[in-house]
Amino acid sequence: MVRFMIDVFCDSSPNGYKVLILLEETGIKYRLVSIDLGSDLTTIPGFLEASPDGKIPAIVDHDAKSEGESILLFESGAIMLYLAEQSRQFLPDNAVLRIQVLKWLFWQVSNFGPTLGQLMHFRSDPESPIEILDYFFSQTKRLYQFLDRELEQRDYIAHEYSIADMAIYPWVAIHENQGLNIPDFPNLMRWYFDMEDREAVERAYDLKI
Ligand SMILES: N[C@@H](CCC(=O)N[C@@H](CS)C(=O)NCC(=O)O)C(=O)O
Repeated sequence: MVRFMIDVFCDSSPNGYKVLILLEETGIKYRLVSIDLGSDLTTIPGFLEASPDGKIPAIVDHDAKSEGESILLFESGAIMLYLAEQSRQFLPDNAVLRIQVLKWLFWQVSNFGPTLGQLMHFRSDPESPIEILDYFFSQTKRLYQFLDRELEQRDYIAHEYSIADMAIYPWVAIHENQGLNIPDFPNLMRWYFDMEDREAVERAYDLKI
């Protein structure tokens, strides 16, 4: 497989690690471009073309051309779907199984990630009103409890190991920043340690970003 070379614009945040885990799992060749989001983004060759709103992650696929142009993508969910489809890994062909993976991928990008992101944002500001902190903390706990219940029934979130697990893991990996205790969620904890032990996951987190 491994026909293509991808540029990945990334920093060491959960949305970036999702894509790095997938790249490490698939064996797709890639070049990591570390992004300091506080720097002058206009000086980073190719970044704002791939991600006009200046967010990471973003990719450029130099080999797959669309009307003669390289494929440029932002949004971690779209990137994961693209890479899974191109590599034909971690996303089942079977329509019934495939939609389960996509359901959890959409859940992660539209619900789990944004809720946890808001919680961490307000936790980092000492002036945040307690009502806002309580609201996002209770919503985060509810999402962890939901994952815990679901993972009581399956080894992985959508049966087979998939891009949905890879999308969820980097957010759970920073549970301490969310004020949560992983042993409070025993099924999630079992899944979390399984994920942590994967060689590709270790390689992604060992990258110098
Ligand atoms: N929905 C987007 C979120 C991307 C995102 O917010 N990335 C953060 C880092 S995790 C970022 O680039 N923040 C910089 C900014 O908002 O200016 C995705 O899933 O890719």
